[in-house]
Amino acid sequence: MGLTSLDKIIALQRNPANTRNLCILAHVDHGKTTLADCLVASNGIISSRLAGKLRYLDSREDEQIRGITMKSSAISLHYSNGDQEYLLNLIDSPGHVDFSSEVSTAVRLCDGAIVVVDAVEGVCPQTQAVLRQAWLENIKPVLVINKIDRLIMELKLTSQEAYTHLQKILEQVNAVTGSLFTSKVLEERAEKEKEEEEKEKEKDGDQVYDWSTGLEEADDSQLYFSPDQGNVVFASAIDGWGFSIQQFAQIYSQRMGVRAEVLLKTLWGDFYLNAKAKKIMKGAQAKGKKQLFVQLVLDNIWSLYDAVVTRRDKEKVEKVVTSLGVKVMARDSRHSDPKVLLSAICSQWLPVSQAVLSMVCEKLPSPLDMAAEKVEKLMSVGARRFDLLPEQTQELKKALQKRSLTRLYLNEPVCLPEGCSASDCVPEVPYLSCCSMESLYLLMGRELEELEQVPAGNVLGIRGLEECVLKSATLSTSPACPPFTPLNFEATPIVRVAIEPKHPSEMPKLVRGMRLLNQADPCAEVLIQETGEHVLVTAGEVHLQRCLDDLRDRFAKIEISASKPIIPFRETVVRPPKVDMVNEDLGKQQKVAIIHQVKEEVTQGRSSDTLHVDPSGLVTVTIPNRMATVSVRAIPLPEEVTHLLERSTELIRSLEQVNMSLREGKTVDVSLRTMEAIAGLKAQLENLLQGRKWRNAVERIWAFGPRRYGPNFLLNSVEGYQRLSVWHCLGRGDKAGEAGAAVIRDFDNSIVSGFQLATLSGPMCEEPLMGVCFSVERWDVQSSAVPQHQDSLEENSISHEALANSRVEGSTKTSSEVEGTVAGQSQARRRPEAASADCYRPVSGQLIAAMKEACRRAFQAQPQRLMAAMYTCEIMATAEVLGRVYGVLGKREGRVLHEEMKEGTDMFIIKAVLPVAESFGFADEIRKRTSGLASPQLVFSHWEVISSDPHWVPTTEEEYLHFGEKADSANQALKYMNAVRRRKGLYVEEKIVEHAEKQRTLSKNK
Ligand SMILES: Nc1nc2c(ncn2[C@@H]2O[C@H](COP(=O)(O)OP(=O)(O)OP(=O)(O)O)[C@@H](O)[C@H]2O)c(=O)[nH]1
Ligand SMILES: [Mg+2]
Repeated sequence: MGLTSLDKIIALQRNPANTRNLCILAHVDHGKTTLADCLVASNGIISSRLAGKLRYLDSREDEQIRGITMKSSAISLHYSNGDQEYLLNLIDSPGHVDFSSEVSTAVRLCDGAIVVVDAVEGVCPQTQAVLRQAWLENIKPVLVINKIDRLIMELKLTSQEAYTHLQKILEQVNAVTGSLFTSKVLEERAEKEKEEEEKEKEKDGDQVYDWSTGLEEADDSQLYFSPDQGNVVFASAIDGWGFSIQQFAQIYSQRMGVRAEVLLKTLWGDFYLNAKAKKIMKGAQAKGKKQLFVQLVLDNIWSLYDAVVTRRDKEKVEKVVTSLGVKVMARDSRHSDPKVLLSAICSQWLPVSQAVLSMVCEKLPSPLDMAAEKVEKLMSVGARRFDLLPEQTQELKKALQKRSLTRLYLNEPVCLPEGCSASDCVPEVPYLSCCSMESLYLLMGRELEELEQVPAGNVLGIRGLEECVLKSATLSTSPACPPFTPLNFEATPIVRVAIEPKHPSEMPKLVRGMRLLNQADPCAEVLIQETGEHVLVTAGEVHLQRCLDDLRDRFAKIEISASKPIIPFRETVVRPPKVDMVNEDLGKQQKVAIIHQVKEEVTQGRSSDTLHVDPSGLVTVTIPNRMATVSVRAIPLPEEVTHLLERSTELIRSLEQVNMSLREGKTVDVSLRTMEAIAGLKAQLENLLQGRKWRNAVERIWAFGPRRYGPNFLLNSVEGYQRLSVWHCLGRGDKAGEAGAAVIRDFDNSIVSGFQLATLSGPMCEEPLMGVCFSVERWDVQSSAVPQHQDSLEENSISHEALANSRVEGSTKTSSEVEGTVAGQSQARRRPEAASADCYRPVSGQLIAAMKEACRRAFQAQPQRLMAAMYTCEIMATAEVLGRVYGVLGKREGRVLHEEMKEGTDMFIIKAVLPVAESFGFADEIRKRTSGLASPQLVFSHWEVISSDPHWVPTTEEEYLHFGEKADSANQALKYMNAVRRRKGLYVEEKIVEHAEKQRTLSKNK
């Protein structure tokens, strides 16, 4: 086929009804780029002989070397379907989990997607992930079952077995779609019910209860993949063939004289041909007959492979060639590799590009058909409700639907047009700026074509946005257009490295380069730590490598060196263990030992008159000038609560925002759904925090931390302090009634800040805390104790009487009142210039420090543990290499969750968890040890408590016996902790030389 000219593409761009924006999605290595090659070859951009080998859209060097796609790339193709000409803006996406953010971007740009599934491997974790992403973005998928040749050549299935196998794969894919659909319908149903309930309440009329789930009426006929619907293609991209059953229906309707529609309905399914009666009958399986699909479709392909590849039967091949009416060049038929001949025949007989592209044109929507639901979803950011958006913005919805969006593709670090200014924007948008575009581009795989203009409804590249765009942006001519909802990312950035230039003088270049990388990569994060280090956070090892290469070759263009990956940990406390390290029952011993330890520290460290630890773990800290005391106890949170809090981070953040706005007296337009979700979270917490210890706890939550939304909380157990709860936004209606009882005491903020600081970095190795509740049991701000240290008095010059007024128990004094008294009294004192503000500040500052100290000590008074970040991995391996996979997993502290055999193959699927700290080089090691037969994909899953105690020393007699006095057997937690401490430059308690004398004599004797 001849090369499509640029003019033709430009002309086609003007007809959005015949434009299709689509992406190819799949699990890693299922053949996306190979399929894209075939489609690209149909436009004459690459030769069809090279299609599948070139992987044209993998244009980066590292992509070619590794053989995986790392960046999405886009290309515009032309296709004539019948008498219509179509423009296809195709995006090939990566399948490796590390790059799933690229998939999110691609999905956002498109209206439809080709989901590719490997016929042998079937539905894999990423297949599920991409189906979910497509669903969440409301884009329509079609299915390509690829690599059918592997069923013939590798698994050596018969055509009948292959049919059953394909049926199973379709079932698996449809099961995923089905569950997405069901959950959506049920959700909608619940929402509707709620609305109706409210209406009912108003009306109070006759009640008719409707108990149907809503699933019965919901229309799902267009939802599932089925060959007779025309949304499934069977293909082998590498051999260049593919077909939908429409094609075969047409071929056979002429040959057999059956109507094409009848064949279309019966070619897939349990139908067989009754040759005698010349009828198509149902019930092939029961009667032991061959299904139509097997007889008319698969058998032909099987016999072709048999003749060409297996038996190399020249005569038969010639017969087939003439009967199919294809032309084969002499050099192809004489080629030593039979696959060349095979693909020459197949790609003419059943060209995959034709099958796939006509399905795309017929089944995927044009940009004009964008669903109203999708536009609303895009425009209502976060907790906002669409119907609360300004009118001007709502009007844009119609415009968007009618004219459709022009999508940008920010692949390269390449606005608002002129004539508008940020000041006349309607909604409150935090980051709004004006910019002008320099040039527009058509994306053609490896090349860019500069264009004068691009009509709406197309995918294009823009240059000149690097100053205004960070990762993603919404460009609009109208300032009323709200920023679109952020992308759904599946991957969490977790691997961090510190980066520095080889030559220190090149620092500015590195900083600029990192800024560009941050702009261009949707998932990578770049930050400067408090230590001054430049840190890059990526989703995984492969992503890290790509970011470093990008930085070196494209963005900074300097030599850089990267540190070893910095592995994050969390610190937590647990309930005292019941047995010791040799599984002996402990009784109260351990508890006593811990308290003993804390006491020791106290006497060694700070003077104990400002710090008191009681045997139950309650820590009381008095601030240096004796004005205030806090008593704090650390309590481990139940595991489910920690998980819940971690999952609900976004929600807690919204809760915090709502509370903040309420405190500032602003009104908030939060969607009903968010409020419901907050109430749901509260109810779940109440449900999980049962028992005497947690009585009324949820109501008493004071703050979450660190950063106000972390997985720890501060509990108000101060007697007589009825603080406003964090949930008060839920009961906004009866605020007036509450206000009398609930107040916020002075210096409340200091307590919260102290708690935030303590949870941000714990005492073990200054890593954030997780799953800890700090309960404040006493809190006095008073004047009773006369300061003994003169210096502290001088430093602070505080009027005790003044503070006495702020002694609390329900005090509602405003700070100005307090300050007034202070000012009046301090004039008579030694330092009259000490202004009112002066005496306020030291207390709040000291209180923050005291609170932080109290939390840290309280934390230390409990059994402490480290928490490690865990990856989950699914490894597919054949039986021969299974043992080696287990070996590598075991060596790296991995834990196998389950193992099952994939039906119809000799593959095992192993699901395991593995600490992130042990994961570096894991994929490589597995690949090497199994000679490339198994390759795992690691996805961050959760945090897990490491069971060993890093501070453990033998205490009981049995432990001494078992571990010896030194107890220096490997303590994983201690190793991790010391590694972090060493990296951070903290004190590491480690004996480098033990029994020094003995060692010296030994070396002398040598
Ligand atoms: N047997 C067979 N192999 C195929 C077929 N299609 C692709 N492959 C092979 O599968 C491997 C992966 O193909 P790619 O096209 O790079 O897969 P991908 O989905 O783009 O992979 P990522 O982009 O890394 O996710 C290559 O070695 C291809 O040669 C096919 O139809 N049959
Ligand atoms: Mg690829």
